[in-house]
Amino acid sequence: MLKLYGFAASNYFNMVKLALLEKQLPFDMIPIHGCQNPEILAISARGKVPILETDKGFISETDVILRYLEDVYPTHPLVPADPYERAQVWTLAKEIELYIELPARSCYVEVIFGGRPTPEALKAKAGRDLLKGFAALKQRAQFSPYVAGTSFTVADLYFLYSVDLARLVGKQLFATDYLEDMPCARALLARLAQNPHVQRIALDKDAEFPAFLERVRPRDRAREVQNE
Ligand SMILES: N[C@@H](CCC(=O)N[C@@H](CS)C(=O)NCC(=O)O)C(=O)O
Repeated sequence: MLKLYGFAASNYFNMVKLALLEKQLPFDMIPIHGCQNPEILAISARGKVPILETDKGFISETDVILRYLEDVYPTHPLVPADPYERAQVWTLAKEIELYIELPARSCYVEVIFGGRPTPEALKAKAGRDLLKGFAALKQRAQFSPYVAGTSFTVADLYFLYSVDLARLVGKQLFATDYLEDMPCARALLARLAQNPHVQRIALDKDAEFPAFLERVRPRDRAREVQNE
């Protein structure tokens, strides 16, 4: 049986969890947090989650896990069969990860965890990068109704679990709704919110979030003290 390591408040964990649910693959969840503990580093070199345990060993990095799942379990595919179309889908997923999720992430301590204010230079860079990231999404995505066309794909996983957080960053730090002129993107978020698997993941996340905040807030304060 596949085992998925991570925690319910992690957006990357939830991308893989939704993929497993949509592909109707049975799996066990092993609750762990990303960190630098030796036992985590032994199965994920950078100490990040999610991690997938297979009968052959461990796989880390969300996109690599998703590619593995498609290779080994092609039923209920989340990428197109045609290599060119598949490349388009992965490009969308990658652009959302690199140019939306990652810049937004640099502001999560302030916006999501309620911690220290984002350093000004970092905030300014995140603001510039997010504008370009959403412009790229607007140019490339189809929203007909899914991000890459008529089928639900891995691009929707990245969209669903990145854009919500980036939007919070935009609203709170830059008084901007990045989806204001993208009604089809907003409609897709509303459509995905009706998916029972997405609803189950949201419930799990909401249940875990308070404990997760308790866990990260003291660490954030410790980092502040270190930097003082
Ligand atoms: N590039 C990684 C990112 C995963 C990631 O950032 N995971 C976070 C939780 S959402 C984590 O494990 N953070 C712990 C750390 O950075 O030490 C992936 O695609 O899986």
